[in-house]
Amino acid sequence: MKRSCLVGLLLSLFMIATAQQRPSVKISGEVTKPLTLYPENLHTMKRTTVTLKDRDGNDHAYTGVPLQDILEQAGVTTGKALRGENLSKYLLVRSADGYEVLFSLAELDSDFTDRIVVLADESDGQPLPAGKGPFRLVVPGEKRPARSSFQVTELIIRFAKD
Ligand SMILES: Nc1nc2c(c(=O)[nH]1)N[C@H]1C(S)=C(S)[C@@H](COP(=O)(O)O)O[C@H]1N2
Ligand SMILES: [Mo]
Repeated sequence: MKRSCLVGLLLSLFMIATAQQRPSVKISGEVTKPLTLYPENLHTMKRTTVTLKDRDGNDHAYTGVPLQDILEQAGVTTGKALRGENLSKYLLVRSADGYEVLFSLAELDSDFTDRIVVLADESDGQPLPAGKGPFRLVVPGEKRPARSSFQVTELIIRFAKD
């Protein structure tokens, strides 16, 4: 009896530990609906493919979900709501290795730009390789791919004046 309790306890601890280790992207800060996305969630959303040159200048096709759709799902100010003080909001993208990059919300919004930034989970038709995935931000149209963060874990919206 005692032994089975111990086994049960260890099993639950193991399940909690593995659940916490599941890769995800957490969207927090100035959002009305904080959101955590898991790999399967990206497959239930509308997907698109964009091209990005790697640091050696070779093109790759990345597939995933437009970042704007994810921000809208979390209740971030986009489109017509992106005016006045909301134009001083920014997105901080945090990755598993501590890498951080920043965008103003207007840089990501289809009312301001035609560029489509994507939270990708596939490159050239394959799941992202270990070390790059499971989530990579893909930022087309820049001269260097330095803001195309791999292993993204958090999207944080803040006011610049905070
Ligand atoms: N998480 C994370 N993402 C990152 C980096 C990093 O150090 N950590 N380096 C950036 C830089 S400086 C470059 S040039 C590109 C390289 O991407 P590539 O391997 O597709 O060429 O990744 C970017 N994304
Ligand atoms: Mo780089």
